[in-house]
Amino acid sequence: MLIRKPSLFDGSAIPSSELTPKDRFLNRRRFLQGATASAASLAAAALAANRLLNVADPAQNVLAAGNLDTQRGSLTTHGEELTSFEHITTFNNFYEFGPDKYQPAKNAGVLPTRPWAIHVSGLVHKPRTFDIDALLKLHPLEDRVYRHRCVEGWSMVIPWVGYSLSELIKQCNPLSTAKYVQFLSYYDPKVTTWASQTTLPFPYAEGLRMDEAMNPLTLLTVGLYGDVLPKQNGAPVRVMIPWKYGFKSPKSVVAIRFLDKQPETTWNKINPDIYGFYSNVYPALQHPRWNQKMERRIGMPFWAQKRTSMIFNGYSDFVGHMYSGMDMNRNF
Ligand SMILES: Nc1nc2c(c(=O)[nH]1)N[C@H]1C(S)=C(S)[C@@H](COP(=O)(O)O)O[C@H]1N2
Ligand SMILES: [Mo]
Repeated sequence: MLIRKPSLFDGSAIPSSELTPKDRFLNRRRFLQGATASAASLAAAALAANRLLNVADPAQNVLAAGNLDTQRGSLTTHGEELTSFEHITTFNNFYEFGPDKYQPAKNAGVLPTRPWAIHVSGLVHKPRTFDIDALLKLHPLEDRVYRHRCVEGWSMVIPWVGYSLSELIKQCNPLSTAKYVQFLSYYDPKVTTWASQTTLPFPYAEGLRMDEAMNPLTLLTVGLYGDVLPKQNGAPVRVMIPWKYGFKSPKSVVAIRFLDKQPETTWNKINPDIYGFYSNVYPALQHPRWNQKMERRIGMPFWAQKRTSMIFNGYSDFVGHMYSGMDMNRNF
């Protein structure tokens, strides 16, 4: 059996064709698809997929803002085909807007994304509030392609826009006693009415150890395909942690707390035996329900969907050192 090198990840020059504004991404993709199938059969397939997902107009909740001014990030995966904008924005987990994958694209339109702020509190020199428009200007925005692996066994390759969360944390001035960071997502029972269809506790809470939060790969994410985040993907700001299962990446973040103890997190709270605090992609450790050794790449033709999952989702060169000496089978 062929053993693939775990990481296609380096800081070297990326062909400019790989990271471009959304229009060019899309054109390039159409061009690539055109090489293997006719436009008509592709359109038919897309329509069928949309019907399957029960999505009337997948683009309906995309914010109508202009393209973001981005630069190419050096911390980016390359060499893998990007998942289409359509798939990324119609196959979502966002339980505040319904338990089914097609629901966030239909329901998240009611999420108010302006005004918006992130409130910073806990073990910091001074509690602070960052307005979203200030956050957008706090640091140059980068295009970064990351693999996205859900514990349910599917994966995507997504061109996010943002900058390292560490840039924001530096501005927050945490105390030396701050060992963990907790994130809280937007929750208003009058708006996120679908939340009551699940047994999850809200607001959605996630957390990281300080070194994980400061790792340059941890992305404060404000965009997708060169444009602002669609609401179903966690507008206007979320955190992406590409070496962990998708549920560790909270959407529509409104609060950040610095703590001296491991924070409570949503999935860990409801089932700590399955959803550990770390939840690093660790294919050797089997979830009772979903296969972690293999994954299915969303949007690929069926014969090309199956892949071998990689430890730390392929990012071990960048994050492995943080867990050396830790038993991953215990600290899952
Ligand atoms: N607030 C909030 N954040 C969330 C979720 C959620 O339900 N609510 N779902 C998580 C899960 S399980 C996954 S796989 C990813 C999905 O992100 P995507 O829809 O952008 O692919 O978001 C994560 N962040
Ligand atoms: Mo997930």
